[in-house]
Amino acid sequence: MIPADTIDELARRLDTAQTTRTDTPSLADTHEFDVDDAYAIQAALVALREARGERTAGVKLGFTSKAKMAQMGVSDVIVGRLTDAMRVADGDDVDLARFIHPKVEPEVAYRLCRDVDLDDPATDIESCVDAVAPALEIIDSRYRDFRFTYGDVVADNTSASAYAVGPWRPVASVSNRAVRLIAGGTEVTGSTAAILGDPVRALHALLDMCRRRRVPLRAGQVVLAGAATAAVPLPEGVTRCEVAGLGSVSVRGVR
Ligand code: OOG
Ligand code: MG
Repeated sequence: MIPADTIDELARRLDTAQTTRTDTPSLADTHEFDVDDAYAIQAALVALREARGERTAGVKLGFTSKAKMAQMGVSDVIVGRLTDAMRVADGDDVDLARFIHPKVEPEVAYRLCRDVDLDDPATDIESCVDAVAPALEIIDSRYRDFRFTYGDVVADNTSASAYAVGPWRPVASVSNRAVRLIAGGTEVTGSTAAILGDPVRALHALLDMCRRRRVPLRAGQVVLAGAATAAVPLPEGVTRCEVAGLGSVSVRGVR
């Protein structure tokens, strides 16, 4: 474990990178730290945002698809936290000046309808979810050129930056649904099967991660299950994610 003041210093460095929209070199260039340290930095980073009045709005999984693992050169699922300041309403403008080098990815979101007891081994995570929706996640690594180690990206709250959720529907299976991301002139297609074989598995992976990392899961929170395709740069103009049979969600990049 690295000392508490180093955890604090690295959290501040990432926080400043975000608030000033200035990228920072990989923490691993100058510091040796393990995954537990990385989650401690993440918790300290989110605490800085909460000290400014932001409130936890949900959680996200990362690297639940092979496309994302290959794109970023990592091979294990990660968990991050979403705050209310990251939320963009469906169809709303999003100011590109908020970010360093934003990318967007098509996702599936679940809504928690009850608090999840992380300490009860019998917890049934699927029964804690009441709705599902198409979602867009905007990721904006605080690291130069999106180059990071596994520990770096965990510390940087898994590149979490903004997200939009489409209309909620009562929860049902969303396995094997076609996914389409239209981001300006770029179109990417995929399937919800890319998300751990079936997005519902992301809920089980989430429970496991939140138990290990002591990330609370509360009624009303949004869960992002992870990208179904590789991420693409967030362009000016409309970006839309369509999930077959589930609907669509969009944001509009503006300058
Ligand atoms: C990390 C975030 C990964 C996902 O859906 O896989 C992620 C990154 O690629 O910068 O959000
Ligand atoms: Mg994502």
